[in-house]
Amino acid sequence: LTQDELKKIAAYKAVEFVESGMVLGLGTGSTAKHAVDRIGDLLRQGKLTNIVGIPTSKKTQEQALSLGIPLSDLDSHSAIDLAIDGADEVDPHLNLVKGRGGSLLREKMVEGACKKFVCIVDESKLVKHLGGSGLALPVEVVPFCWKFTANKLQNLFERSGCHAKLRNDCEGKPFVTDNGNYIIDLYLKTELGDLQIASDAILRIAGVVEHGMFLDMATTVIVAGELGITIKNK
Ligand code: DER
Repeated sequence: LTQDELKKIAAYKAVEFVESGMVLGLGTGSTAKHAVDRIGDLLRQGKLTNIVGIPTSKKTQEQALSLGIPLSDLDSHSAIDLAIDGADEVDPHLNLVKGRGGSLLREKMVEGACKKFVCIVDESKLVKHLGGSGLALPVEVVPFCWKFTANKLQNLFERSGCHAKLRNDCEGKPFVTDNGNYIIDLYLKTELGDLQIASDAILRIAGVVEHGMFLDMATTVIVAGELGITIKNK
């Protein structure tokens, strides 16, 4: 099975949790895309009715609109029944790293407002510790003096051999999030120690808007692997 087929399997499994009448947080990324497509299919077939979607990015908003999924926002629905979204890393405690697609702020706002957050991944996302896989820990920062903020972040994780890098778009210009901010990717040589301490320290830096560690937020993680589907509950 290809990685995308595994992502689709996890996504379709998560959509089995969706009931008619629900207000749904719609995730962002290639895995969540399959879940949103599936929801659109079931609505069109009449197997799901009376669904309201709260998108976690402009990209997902456009996808949902094209599928005819009725949309709203957090201002109108402060309590959401269920969110379905992907992740870049999942540790054994269901803590996540997200944000490599650049949508972490709206994802964290929406998923923080959910009664249930079902995270969908292929098995390649499973890690023992967050931040150690050499992949980035994304941090959304204001564009004002972003170098100053990047240096503060790099110094914060100096002992982990941190390298802070401004994320660029495909034209080599700074990537701009849906909220008009920049992303600083933190590349760590050793995994993060106490995640809550790291999270609090990052958020104390004035130029930081939000980071990509989603601690104690996922209620269920659905993992699709070569040997089948595993469902991990908090
Ligand atoms: O950027 C994000 O937060 C995405 O949800 C990411 O964490 C997962 O993206 P993928 O499903 O394309 O791997």
